[in-house]
Amino acid sequence: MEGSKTNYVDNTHQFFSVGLTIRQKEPKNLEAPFDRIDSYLTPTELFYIRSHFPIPALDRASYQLRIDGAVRSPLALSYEELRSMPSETRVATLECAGNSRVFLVPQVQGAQWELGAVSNAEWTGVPLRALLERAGLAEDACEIVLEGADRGMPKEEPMPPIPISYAWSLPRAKALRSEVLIAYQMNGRQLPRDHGFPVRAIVPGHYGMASVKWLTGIQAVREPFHGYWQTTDYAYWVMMDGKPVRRPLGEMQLKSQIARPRVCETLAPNRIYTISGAAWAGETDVTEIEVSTDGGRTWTRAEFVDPVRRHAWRRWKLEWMTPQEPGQYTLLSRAWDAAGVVQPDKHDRNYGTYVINHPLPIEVFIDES
Ligand SMILES: Nc1nc2c(c(=O)[nH]1)N[C@H]1C(S)=C(S)[C@@H](COP(=O)(O)O)O[C@H]1N2
Ligand SMILES: [Mo]
Repeated sequence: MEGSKTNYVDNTHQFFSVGLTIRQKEPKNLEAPFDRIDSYLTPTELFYIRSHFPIPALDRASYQLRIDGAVRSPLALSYEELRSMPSETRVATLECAGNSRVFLVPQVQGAQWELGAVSNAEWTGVPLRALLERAGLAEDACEIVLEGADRGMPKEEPMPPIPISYAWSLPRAKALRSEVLIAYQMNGRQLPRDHGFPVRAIVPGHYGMASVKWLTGIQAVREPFHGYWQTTDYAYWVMMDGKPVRRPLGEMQLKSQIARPRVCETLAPNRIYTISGAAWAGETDVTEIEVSTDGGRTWTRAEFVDPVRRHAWRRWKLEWMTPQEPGQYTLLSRAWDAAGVVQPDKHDRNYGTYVINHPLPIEVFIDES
């Protein structure tokens, strides 16, 4: 993207700032401009950034990736050794589990993400499976713990007794799936520092927290890992025989968002306006998308711009003849998946302040002026 950090006028005659919106300065948490999903792949400099600790200083020359725990032959790979292994390139959408939190009523704690804690990129790296095979994964290993080089004291209670690293475990079955990459490139270039330089995990289909950045350790374990991030933080309640139990978040849930118009935008009456957005899911495909311009009373099928590609978003659009009548209108979108399941109409409280995937109301104003 050239001309970044300046303003430009696009063809809808509105000014958009070209850049990320700061939700928190340190550690860096920046939101992507979701109203500008003009390209299928989010330009790297516009990809959202979600970090819990200051960025660790790693360099390629001394970088080492340890693979140990429940494996026959533990090993450590240098950056060059990793680069010399057969690689794969695939597109994956990352969404932070807290994306769209600002839409929760009443307001909740946590970064007030609007629509931009989601982005889509192309990632290149070595399948995690290849590394686990090389190390000789033990038959009875149940999870793979991915550990980043960043550390610190987390903010939420109950707080651990000592500073911790950012770590997340994947169930064995997911870790062995071919889509999970140990990536060193994003959109065809070296990973930027903010996105995990020199190496990060990419776990397509799971919420962003699983895609560990600044990855330095891969450890196979025989007991489920109950680290801070997947118990205190990114966890939810699930019913087991009538009793709620805590589980780490995983699969991204079916979701769609309206990119344009934006919240509180004013539109001219009786004109054709192209409503646009994107829809995505975790381990299924998005097959249909509908839009309501009357607060959910009636729905119209919109049209996809992008083809079906597992783990990647599909942008969509709908031409809307704006009403004659000035006033406030509520726009909503809802996606359907391959199994015929539609987005839920309310936020599920079992997810706490995460997984905000109900149709998000976009209020707009029809105005003569
Ligand atoms: N090491 C490390 N990895 C991490 C994080 C982190 O704070 N430290 N944040 C996670 C979360 S919550 C998300 S949503 C994604 C965001 O990736 P991005 O910053 O490249 O968009 O990274 C994940 N990986
Ligand atoms: Mo996240």
